[in-house]
Amino acid sequence: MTTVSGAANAAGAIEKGLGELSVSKEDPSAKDAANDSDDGENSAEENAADKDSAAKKKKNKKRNKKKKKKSGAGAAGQSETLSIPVSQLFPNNSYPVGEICEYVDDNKYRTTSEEMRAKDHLNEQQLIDLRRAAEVHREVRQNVRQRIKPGIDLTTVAEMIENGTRSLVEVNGFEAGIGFPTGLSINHCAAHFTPNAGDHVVVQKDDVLKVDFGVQVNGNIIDSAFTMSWNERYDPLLQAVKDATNTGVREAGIDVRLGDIGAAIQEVMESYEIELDGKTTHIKPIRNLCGHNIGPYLIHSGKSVPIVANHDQTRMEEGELFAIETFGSTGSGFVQEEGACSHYAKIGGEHMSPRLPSAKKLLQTITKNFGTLPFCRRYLDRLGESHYYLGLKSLVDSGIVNSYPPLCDVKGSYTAQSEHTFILRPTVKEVLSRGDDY
Ligand SMILES: [Co+2]
Repeated sequence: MTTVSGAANAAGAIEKGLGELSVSKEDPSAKDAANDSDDGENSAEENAADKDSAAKKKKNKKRNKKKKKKSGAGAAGQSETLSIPVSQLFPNNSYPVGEICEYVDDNKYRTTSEEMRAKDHLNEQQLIDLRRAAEVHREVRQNVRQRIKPGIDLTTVAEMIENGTRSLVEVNGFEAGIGFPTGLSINHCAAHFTPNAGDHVVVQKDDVLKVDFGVQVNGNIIDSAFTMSWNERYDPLLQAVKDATNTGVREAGIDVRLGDIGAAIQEVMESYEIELDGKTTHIKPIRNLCGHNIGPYLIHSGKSVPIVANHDQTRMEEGELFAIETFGSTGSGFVQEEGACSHYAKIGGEHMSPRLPSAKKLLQTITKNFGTLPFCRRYLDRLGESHYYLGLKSLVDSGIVNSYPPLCDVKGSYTAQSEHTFILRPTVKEVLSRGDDY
């Protein structure tokens, strides 16, 4: 999921051109979306390969004829129907380690510091949970990528991803499950579209589809996304977001300023151009969408990672979990809310009890099943809720639940997204969602 910066709705405030981005101080209230690319940097996987456990090496040997398996490459032992829990493929918590990046400059000492290693050990369980969630993400996306084609209905796609996630992570209440609704936004829509009941959206051969989904284990959320297209004319757009996201991930580190990461991302994104219908245009970052840090059961935990330069001096800190997601566009580089809403999330903390009985009942369902995790209307449907729209609207109007409508650039434009989740461990940065696909 993604985050909208500053004035999500006050379009005018931000419509000033790319030079004055300092206006957009990110707003923690939005959701996420992030995504992907098809091929990330191979060096990542190579680095990570060394760190693998003996158990995994053994497995890899069996699975991989050509080459040794790289870290994060996903288990070849998964079934076509996504039915084998990753805990069976990686017994005794031997999940693949993400891409390991050593810190630089003033933080170089961390890699070998005994003190930092001791701190690192204290978070071992969180790392195991995150790696398990990341492995589920890789295996699900590897599977669905082959099945998503022009002609398929988005509801089918969402259910493939969500059911696959549920079985691979062994869904179990708040202990393990879906991290947030599957984002399946097409063309000028950049984020936060997922079908509601009755929506029939069929993927077309000239579409650009963003696939953004999340997996959580004990509240540790992996948020990662990629973009698919079936027409090579969009390749520069897909490449731009992949490169921009990898740049952001590379620049990230303890003490790094958020605004500086935005600047690095913007420079890379704007270096790409695309020719569509005989017209060449520069690819623009969508300047009011951001990455975000992630807290326990919270997809957005307060910090936003811009994808354009700004003057935000806030720094990344030790121990933080971040999703960096970048969005490129052939349109205006600015999104606005458009169309029917599907995504919602309860706001954390205390709130007044709703007066409307239907709202009260719905809130109980939300609290019991999602807590502060984002959900969509389809998730309410499958819990047997019906005729909840007024109650839901009342919860949104009274500030108990946030709504996250689809975010779209101008009609006729195309947008792409790439997203990774990483953690700033005391000793190293670990890019958890890295795979051999992106
Ligand atoms: Co996100």
